[in-house]
Amino acid sequence: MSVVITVAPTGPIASKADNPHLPTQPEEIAAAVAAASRAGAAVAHIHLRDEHGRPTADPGIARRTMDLIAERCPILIQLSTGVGLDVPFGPRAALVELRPRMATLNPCSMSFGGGEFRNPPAEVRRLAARMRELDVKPELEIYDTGHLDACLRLRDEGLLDDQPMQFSIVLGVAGGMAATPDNLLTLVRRLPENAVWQVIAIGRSNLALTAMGLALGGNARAGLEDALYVRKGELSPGNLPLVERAIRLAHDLDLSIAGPDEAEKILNLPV
Ligand code: KMH
Ligand code: ZN
Repeated sequence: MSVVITVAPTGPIASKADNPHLPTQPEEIAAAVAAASRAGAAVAHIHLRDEHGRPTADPGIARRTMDLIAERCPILIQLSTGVGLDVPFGPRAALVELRPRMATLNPCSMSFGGGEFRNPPAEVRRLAARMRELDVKPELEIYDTGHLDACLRLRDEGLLDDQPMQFSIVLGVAGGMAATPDNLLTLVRRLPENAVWQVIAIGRSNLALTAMGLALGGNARAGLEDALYVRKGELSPGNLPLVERAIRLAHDLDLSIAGPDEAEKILNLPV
């Protein structure tokens, strides 16, 4: 069986002050993604930053980053429409007009660390519908059990298709579910039968819950968005060690790694 490895090199929260190896500029992001692609990542989950390193939904920066990545490697690009807590929903949603192969869809508003992550129901429904029109496959970010129910309601309304639904089970955000094996199992058991999924475990339980996700039949995500450290007290010297670690885990579990072509089939991306 093959698993899809996603690299998440940047994220919305951390800065170079937290880890100097965090890629924030288009060239840096493209270089990190190309190295991850060479190591075996099939999908790149992309957040954009402005020249000061602040989260942005600037379509010019997004276009440039996507082009630089495409010049360097065949990885499948997934734009984050989460973007960052201070960026309004409108420009976040407009990123799908660039027609990445995939984009995230965050179904519910929530507290997020010390901030607020605003995903108003009417806007989420509009974004889901637009993604469907544009053939941009949503990755559904669920941070709590009710978020899964919200996604299932969108499916029942015909705003999401289930060919299959693709979920990220996000554990460890303050405001969402804690990063525990029990919470992971609870959600995995409730997913639709044909769902494709991965664990996003934030912070120190990243390794254990990524391993658990792989053992349970999920895909895996790795990168500085989710873990700034490779082990206690040791900052990761880039994204590559985290991606290589996830790939080692998969190999140790006797799983093969899907390249972009196989990942396209597993995720059933619209052509
Ligand atoms: N960093 C994740 C926990 C998204 O990209 O759409 C949340 C996130 C969602 O960044
Ligand atoms: Zn993200």
